[in-house]
Amino acid sequence: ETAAICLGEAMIMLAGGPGPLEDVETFRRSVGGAECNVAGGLAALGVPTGWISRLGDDGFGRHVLRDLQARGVEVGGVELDQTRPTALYVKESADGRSRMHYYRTGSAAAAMAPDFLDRPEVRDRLKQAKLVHTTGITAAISTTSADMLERLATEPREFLLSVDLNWRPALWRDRDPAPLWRLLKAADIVLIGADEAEVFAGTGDPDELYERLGTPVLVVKDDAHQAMVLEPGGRTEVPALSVEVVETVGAGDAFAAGFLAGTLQGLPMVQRLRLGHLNATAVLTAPEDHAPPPAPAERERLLNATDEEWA
Ligand code: KDG
Repeated sequence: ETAAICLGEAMIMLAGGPGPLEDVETFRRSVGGAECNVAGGLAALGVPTGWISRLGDDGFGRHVLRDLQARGVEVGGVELDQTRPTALYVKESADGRSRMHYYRTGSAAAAMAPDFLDRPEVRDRLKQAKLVHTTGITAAISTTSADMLERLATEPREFLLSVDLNWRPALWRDRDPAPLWRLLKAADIVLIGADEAEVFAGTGDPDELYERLGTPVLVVKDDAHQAMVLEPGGRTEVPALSVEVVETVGAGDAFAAGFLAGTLQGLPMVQRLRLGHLNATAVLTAPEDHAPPPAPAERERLLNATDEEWA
């Protein structure tokens, strides 16, 4: 029984540096991909989770499957492609910041299309899920993948649909982001970073975003400062924990995993946001795109702390 399903592309991540790519000789391999990070994060918090996607029938694809399984993620809904490859992304660390370079055009996952949802392995898992999570990246990797999400979002569903904006201008280029707007508006839960919303929607103002999207639950994260939930019952705000940041990539996914795990576990809104922050902290203080959550005892202590103890 899987409570949560994450749908999107995984990539083999090659991290090199420090230094510009032209000078880097060796790379460290790990697994990236926003929805994959969220799946691993949910499983680490004890939520039975599946990841659904397509991978190349190649060594990289097999590594992704093995890695996710080792992290407790169910992967029976993954389809292997004999001809298209598993996507790659290279992380360049130079001048104190990270840049991503994608090698994903024509990938196995980009071939996802509306009929992918008809595969029995996919259909049955979606039917059982309490929550399905995806991101704007999956709408961006191809028009067929965007069409698949459109179908997912408009057909009758029993699950909660959660979408993280994950605005990636490099993947949209000259394409109209209208499908992404429609996806966000059709979701039950939307997660957005105030800074990316500024670029995508022209505003990072939570009230304005809430009005324009009309989604029941909107989470707006103001990076280092706080996260806010707007819902019909009102708003809840929780400040972020201050930490020594090592690398930020993946922190949004970790936050989503914490928030969504808290949602599925029926925690009060303040604790959902706290779990998001706690999970993000683990990734912010690690060089990888994902990291194990704080130990259960520490988690419990901070989830139940007073506001003064928290901040
Ligand atoms: O959120 C982290 C992701 O950005 C990273 O894992 C790579 O999925 C990725 C993407 O497409 O940017």
